[in-house]
Amino acid sequence: MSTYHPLSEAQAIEYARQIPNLFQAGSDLTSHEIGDGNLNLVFHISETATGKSIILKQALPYAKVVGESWPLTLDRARIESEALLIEESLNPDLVPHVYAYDADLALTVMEDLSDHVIMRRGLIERNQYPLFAEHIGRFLANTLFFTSDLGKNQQEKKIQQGRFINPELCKITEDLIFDDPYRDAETNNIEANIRDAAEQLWADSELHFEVAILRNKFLTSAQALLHGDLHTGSIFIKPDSTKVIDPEFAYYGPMGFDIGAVLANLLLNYAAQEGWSKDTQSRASYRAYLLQTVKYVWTHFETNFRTLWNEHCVDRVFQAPGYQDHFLANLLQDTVGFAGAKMVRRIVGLAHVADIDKIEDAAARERAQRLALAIGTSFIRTNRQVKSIDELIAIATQESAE
Ligand code: SR1
Ligand code: MG
Repeated sequence: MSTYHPLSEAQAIEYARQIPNLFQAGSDLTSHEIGDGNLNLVFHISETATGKSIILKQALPYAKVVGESWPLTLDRARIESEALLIEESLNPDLVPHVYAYDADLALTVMEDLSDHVIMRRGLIERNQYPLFAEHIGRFLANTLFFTSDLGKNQQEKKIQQGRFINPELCKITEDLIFDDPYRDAETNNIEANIRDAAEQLWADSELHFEVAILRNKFLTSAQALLHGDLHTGSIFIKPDSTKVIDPEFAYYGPMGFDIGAVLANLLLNYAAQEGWSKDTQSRASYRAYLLQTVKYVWTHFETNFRTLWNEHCVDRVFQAPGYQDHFLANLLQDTVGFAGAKMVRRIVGLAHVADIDKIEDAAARERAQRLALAIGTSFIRTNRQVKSIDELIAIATQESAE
């Protein structure tokens, strides 16, 4: 047993050497810290002779994005490794394999996915992933259904819920998504050019009413085990494979929060297109691809979820005629509302997205930010009226036409 300390690259090699049955004794190993997220150290360890490689992911006791002044529980490493194991049991092809978890060092040893790219980067490079919607729709349906009261014994669900009480990470979301963007908070990160748009957000009491409803759902609706941070930086991808990573924000929450996160991040890239291509036709065609993907993510999710419900629902009462339709209608509305909140936070809140922030042309970046805000606020405003995924697509199209 060792006491917690953040590993250096050299210490990561020593750690990897003592993992049984992995590397040859005394072989040459390389180590690189490759973490580019907001919170953790990520070491890529590779054996020169065989090319065999693994990832060591270690939680830091503070939020790396801000520094040591923002302490953060190491228990999130346990939550992440346990969530990965549950997700893998439900979707073996869609999650990296966890080899081991070390509670003392808050460290998870997992499959190296270096042959994939982070999806956010893939989208910025304007690649298309025709299997993504099917993969993520299936991931969402399996995970959300089988961890909810629809697909899991309800006493077992409550016990499982107890292992995913994640107050510190939930508080980050409660603040950064459901509070700070709607007031002049110190943590906000607002470019001077769009300050007027942020001030409009702060003054919009009708919007605040809708955000209050969404916030209350995030705080109280323990529908299913969520990933909790399912943006395109939490997805590794290549044309024939999708892997969901990083569920350290996992907790029992409203299903629409995860689905909305996926749609929001596709649409943030949609809003950013002017910054990534000068050719209007090519921009329009990539935007069409993104909108089609948004639609297919929902339709694959819905089809899979309905099939699971029809074949595996554990609750007699939930099989009442019409209840499935009622549930999915509400879920679509939650998805739209949460997608909107996720878009707004990435423009005025603390942590932004590279799709928009890395646009060099300031005028194009500003237009992307304003478009993302327009789509996001429109989703929040209208979420409780939306009846079909096509209406969501129509909102995005309409906002970009104006
Ligand atoms: C302080 S952490 C900031 C953001 O990074 C994570 O990926 C989550 O999205 C969180 O809100
Ligand atoms: Mg993350």
